[in-house]
Amino acid sequence: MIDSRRIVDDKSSEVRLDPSRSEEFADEGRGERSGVLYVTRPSLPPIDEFVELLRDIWDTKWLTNKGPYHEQFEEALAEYLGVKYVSLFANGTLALVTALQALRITGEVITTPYSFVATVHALHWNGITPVFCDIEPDTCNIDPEKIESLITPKTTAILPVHVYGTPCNVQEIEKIADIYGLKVIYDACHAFGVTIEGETILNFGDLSVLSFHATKVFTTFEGGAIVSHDEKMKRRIDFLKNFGFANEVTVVGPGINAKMSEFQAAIGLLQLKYIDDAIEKRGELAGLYYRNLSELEGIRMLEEKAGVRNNHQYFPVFIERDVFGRSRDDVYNEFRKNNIMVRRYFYPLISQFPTYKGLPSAVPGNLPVAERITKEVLCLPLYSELGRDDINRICDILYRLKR
Ligand code: T4K
Repeated sequence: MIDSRRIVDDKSSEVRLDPSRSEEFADEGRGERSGVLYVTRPSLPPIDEFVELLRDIWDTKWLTNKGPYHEQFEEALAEYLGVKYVSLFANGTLALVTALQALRITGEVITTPYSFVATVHALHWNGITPVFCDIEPDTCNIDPEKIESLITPKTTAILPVHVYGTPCNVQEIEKIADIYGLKVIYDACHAFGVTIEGETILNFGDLSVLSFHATKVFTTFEGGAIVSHDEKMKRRIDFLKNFGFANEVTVVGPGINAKMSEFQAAIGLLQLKYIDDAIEKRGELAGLYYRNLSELEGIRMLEEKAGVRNNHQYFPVFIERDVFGRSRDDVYNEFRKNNIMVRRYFYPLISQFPTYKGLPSAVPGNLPVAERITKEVLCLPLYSELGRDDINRICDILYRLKR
């Protein structure tokens, strides 16, 4: 049997572990059973149900390019999310790159340094200059009060991220965008199923982008989508993700190959059956963290906002060194010693990576809130199959570490 956790070294043809992943795979993939806890684990449907769909794909031999599962999933997903149009993608990064193309964004785009690096790479791949804006301490999202001073004649759009699924201040962002005639593309890769007062967060802005990566609340292994609000835009996005083909002989623009396969669409269709349960279970476990940690001084948690249906994509805590008596990295190392693979999402800031470091808006001191939060954050394990006893153990470790 092929061990997919090993890679082939081209030069020696030897099979070896990717050293950057060896710690993760140290338990040889046995996961929870061997006592290792990960920051997240995918929720998967019963395998038999997927095998049934696989047989169907084998029979029809229709593997990609708008196959029957793709069409069914696209429709079912739009209905589930409560949006007008969904365009399915191979992953969230290609969806972001394409969203910027679809809106013909150029020049400068105001965005956040506190996200997964793909947010800003999508700008770079489009030849757009990112302009980093500081974040709000309570949501970790772009701070609307700091956007206006960054607008120049070259600014064409704002690219905010609903970090950890917490909604951005969409009303304020919309006001600024309207005044200055800017487009808004939300990176909603963490925000599957998030609603405010019953309305999906995905209906704000010109476009929203989702990720269905293995680490996401809703996964199709790899996958993503763009949510759009009018038919013409949906058509343009669909051309762009398929090389620009409008029909067999007409290429309407410089498209890319970013299509979702039938395998991804089939699992997505199945996942829709189970997603509400998975989110509910995550919510219960998040509630246990809140109850356990509410008295622990120096550990800040995100506040649950009234009227918001959270999807509990991640469970970040912020370690206030002066009060807790330990640095975040100290706590990170202690957890790792205990086989608890906590993660520092998001550290370092995107503005600190070599590609972006030289930008004027990346200068240290320019993003004080983000620079503080990135040194405090630690994402604790959260996924639907995590045990309540695991959470109690994680919280006990935190209590033990407090000085
Ligand atoms: N925008 C935002 C705001 C994003 O967060 C992301 C992706 C994107 C855009 C781009 O979307 P995609 O193009 O990825 O669709 C992960 C993911 O690769 C990435 O999708 C995600 N954000 C980011 C926040 O996290 P890593 O390198 O931290 O993941 P990895 O492989 O270390 O996995 C973390 C843990 O998850 C593992 O310790 C165990 C568990 N895991 C992971 C995988 C891949 C599993 O149990 N099974 C798996 O198959 O980047």
